[in-house]
Amino acid sequence: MGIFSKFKKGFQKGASVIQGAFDSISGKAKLDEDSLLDLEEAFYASDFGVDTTEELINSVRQAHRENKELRAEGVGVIARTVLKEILNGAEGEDILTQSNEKPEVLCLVGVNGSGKTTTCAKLAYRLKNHGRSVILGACDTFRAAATEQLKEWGNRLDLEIVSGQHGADSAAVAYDTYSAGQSRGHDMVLIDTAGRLHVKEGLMEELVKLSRVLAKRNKNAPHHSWLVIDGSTGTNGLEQARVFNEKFGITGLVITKLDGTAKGGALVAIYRELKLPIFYIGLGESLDDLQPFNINQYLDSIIPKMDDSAS
Ligand SMILES: Nc1nc2c(ncn2[C@@H]2O[C@H](COP(=O)(O)OP(=O)(O)OP(=O)(O)O)[C@@H](O)[C@H]2O)c(=O)[nH]1
Ligand SMILES: [Mg+2]
Repeated sequence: MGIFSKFKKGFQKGASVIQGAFDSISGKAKLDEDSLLDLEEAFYASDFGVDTTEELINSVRQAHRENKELRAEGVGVIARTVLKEILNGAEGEDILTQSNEKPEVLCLVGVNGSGKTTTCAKLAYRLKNHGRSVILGACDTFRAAATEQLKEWGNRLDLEIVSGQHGADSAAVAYDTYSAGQSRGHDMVLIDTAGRLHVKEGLMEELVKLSRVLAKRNKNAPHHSWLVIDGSTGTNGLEQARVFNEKFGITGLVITKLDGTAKGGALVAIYRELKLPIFYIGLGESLDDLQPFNINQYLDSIIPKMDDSAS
């Protein structure tokens, strides 16, 4: 399946709510208050958030005041323009094009179950397919079976992996992974960390320590600290992101589980608030279901392209 089809398929559920509102506009002779309310509700339901929804609806109202002939196609154009402006700068550079140092270190952090380990495997797969050598650091020494989970991915992808005993110091595992990565000439060190609630001070401190220990090996490490957010929880990810960023210094986001959720708009709310680049989005459980975030593809998937002349 091509990248665009994946985007479109992934966002199907979110897009269908918005599509319904656009269809209702299309089905009427003119844009009326009911249609505008339906549209507003669809934007809220998709979790674009209050500010973005208001901006979208106000822009549509304004355009309608100036042009009473405004129909679904025009509304789509306005929605895209407004969202594109908000998302300006949201596209993170593909990790494949970043290679300033060897090894480069990428840490994946986030709350429990957000998709860190799976994202780690998907990124390793992507890097490997592009000829970059990867070593994995199983730094989730906290949850029983976490190391096994990463090892399974490592075996499947035929990758080297460094791990520690259950309960071992995760910073020490990170340190060892860096050392192994450096001595064996790997391009990239991917560090999987334990899920932690942003409100748990002690666990957040552990991350700070992990980062500090890596910096002892290389003052620029970790080069990337990405927060993995479960997109299906909508704007709940916002508060997590704020705290992780404050404590740990996040350089970018991965937003997972955008397939099968009607909350695809949360991505806009999250970027609007945090202005942290979104590097990848997760659109499924398979290895190739991680896609670089692309604003145009996202907009094409979530805002229907209507053709009023056809109706
Ligand atoms: N549908 C879908 N499922 C995903 C996606 N990313 C991860 N998952 C699933 O989410 C579940 C949790 O993923 P993990 O990668 O184990 O999450 P984690 O953040 O490592 O979890 P902890 O280590 O327990 O904090 C798994 O069943 C994954 O297959 C995605 O983009 N889409
Ligand atoms: Mg995990």
